[in-house]
Amino acid sequence: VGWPGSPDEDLAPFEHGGLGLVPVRLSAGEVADYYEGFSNATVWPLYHDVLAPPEYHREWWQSYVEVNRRFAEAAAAVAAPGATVWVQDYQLQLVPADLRRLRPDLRIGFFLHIPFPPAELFARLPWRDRVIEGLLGADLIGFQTVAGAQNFTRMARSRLGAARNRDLLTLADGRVVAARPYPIAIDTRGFQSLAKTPAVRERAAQVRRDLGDPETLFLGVDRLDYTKGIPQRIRAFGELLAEGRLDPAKVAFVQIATPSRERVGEYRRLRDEMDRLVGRINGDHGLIGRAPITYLHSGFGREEMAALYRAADVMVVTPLRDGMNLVAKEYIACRLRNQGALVLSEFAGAAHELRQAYLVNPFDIDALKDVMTQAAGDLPRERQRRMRSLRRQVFEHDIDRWAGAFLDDLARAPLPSLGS
Ligand code: ADQ
Repeated sequence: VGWPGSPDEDLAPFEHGGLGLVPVRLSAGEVADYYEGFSNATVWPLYHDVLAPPEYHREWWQSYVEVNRRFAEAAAAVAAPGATVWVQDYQLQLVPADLRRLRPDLRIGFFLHIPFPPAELFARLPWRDRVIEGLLGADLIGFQTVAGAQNFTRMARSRLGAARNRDLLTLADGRVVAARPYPIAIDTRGFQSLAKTPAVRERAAQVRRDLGDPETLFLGVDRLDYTKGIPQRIRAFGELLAEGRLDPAKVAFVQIATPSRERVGEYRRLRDEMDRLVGRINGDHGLIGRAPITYLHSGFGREEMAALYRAADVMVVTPLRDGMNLVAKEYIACRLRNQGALVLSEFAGAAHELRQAYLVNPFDIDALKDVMTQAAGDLPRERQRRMRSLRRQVFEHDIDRWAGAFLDDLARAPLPSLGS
């Protein structure tokens, strides 16, 4: 059950790849108020540590309430008796409770892909209690990190008086809801197999040739989003060139930044900032036929992504706040011989699992510069030691294990506490 992605589209349910799809219609006004407004200009910045100022508008909230109810109705209409329904992400936080009212027979899970913020930030939301009540309609609520789950259970207790026993909340009507971390993962083997194909190997070599065979190729791949810390890493790279710590004749930085949510003001501002920053660094340090930064807006297929991951010596992942960050895990999956280095922000959910990455505070540009040069210059033995451990983690914890763990727990709801 989902929105097809363009406004005012009336689509009948259809099958795709053996899966039944049920489109939910959104009007152009709802895309503006519910999606770009409340979801992406209120909840997104509020849940990402207020990196941009969230806007609070009552008409956006009204639209969020209405659209969430529509999704709940659509799910209620197609779910078999006693079915399991798994609701995904911050755009649908009211669906669990709406759905339970309509269909008390269902088993309902919810997974939040972005951080759940600390109380002092969440408490600003004018509709904070309604959101908590909405989520508590689920039997099991999954978060990316332990901190996210704890922020939520504390909030549920202090705002709504739910009785809390570790990761379990007992509501006034006696119903028990579990709130736990399930760090999301990737199809690790799928990415590795792709990276092994001759076509991807050849394409990776071609990318390096096209860039003039640099000694060190740095790579960043993100949605163009102010949470991803893209200007920070590019500024750090520019300063390393200016100070002579990196030689523009020997290094290259490829930054892929796919534009998203372009009708939200903060995203347009970021795009302009990046254009200026990249233009200045390339203007200051470029040579004829050789710009230090290759900055691309295009979206790529999985094969091209795997080729870029294979080609890069240093992957630079520096979000100021991120629920998890899959790009970091995808890069690791594609490093077939334990080569390469991952620079990773402490503020990505992934940092909790990927302890052997080159961890950094991306707000500290000097630290970022040091860690980027360290990752590029460390002995191969040290880089391999780290990569081996990172690969063990992403191969043991893959997407099947993630989905299996969540759905197994949901099938056993109400759950016993996990203990301390
Ligand atoms: P995102 O904020 O979108 O996801 P991320 O986890 O990095 O961030 O996922 C991006 C995905 O898009 C990756 O699979 C990547 O390969 C792909 N991608 C990025 N740029 C691309 C391009 N130019 N072409 C093709 N593919 C591209 C949200 C949360 C994250 C959380 C995920 C999953 O913000 O923190 O990890 O959901 O829960």
